[in-house]
Amino acid sequence: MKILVIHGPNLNLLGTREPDVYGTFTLDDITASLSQLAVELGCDLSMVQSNSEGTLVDSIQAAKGVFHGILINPAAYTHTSVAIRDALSAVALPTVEVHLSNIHKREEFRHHSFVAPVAVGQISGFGPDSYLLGLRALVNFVRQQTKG
Ligand code: CA2
Repeated sequence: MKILVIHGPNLNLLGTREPDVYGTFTLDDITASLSQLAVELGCDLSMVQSNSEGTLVDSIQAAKGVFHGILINPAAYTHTSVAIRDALSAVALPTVEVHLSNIHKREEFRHHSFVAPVAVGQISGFGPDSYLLGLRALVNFVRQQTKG
């Protein structure tokens, strides 16, 4: 099973700024933990990080027929991007949305997600564990789906 992990804008800054909000771990640390879990779960991961909405849309479109599912932290585009939502809807791959922080207990503008209605589910507020929980949930979902 092949899973595409997508990180949205500014997540490349993890570990360098705002440690009080986002912690001290880096994107490479998240990638290392996910890669370790992927071995346990028996899946292959590819990672993309971009600050550009168009590049993220291109990556989602290119995932069709190559990947079985998408694990995405759309970052700030969560709250603004109809284009990312439409791309996810168009490729119709099982998608799990993850957030490091609990977006529902932050500023009101972060409470709405354009992605959530086209995702299987959302995991928010567990720091880097959100990604690990999300990967487990996505792999289980895809396995159940291909069984039935
Ligand atoms: O909690 C999350 O994972 C977010 O997706 C992170 C986004 C934010 O806009 C969402 O509302 C919630 C922001 C990512 C920016 O990451 C930074 C990391 C270090 C320093 C500055 C920003």
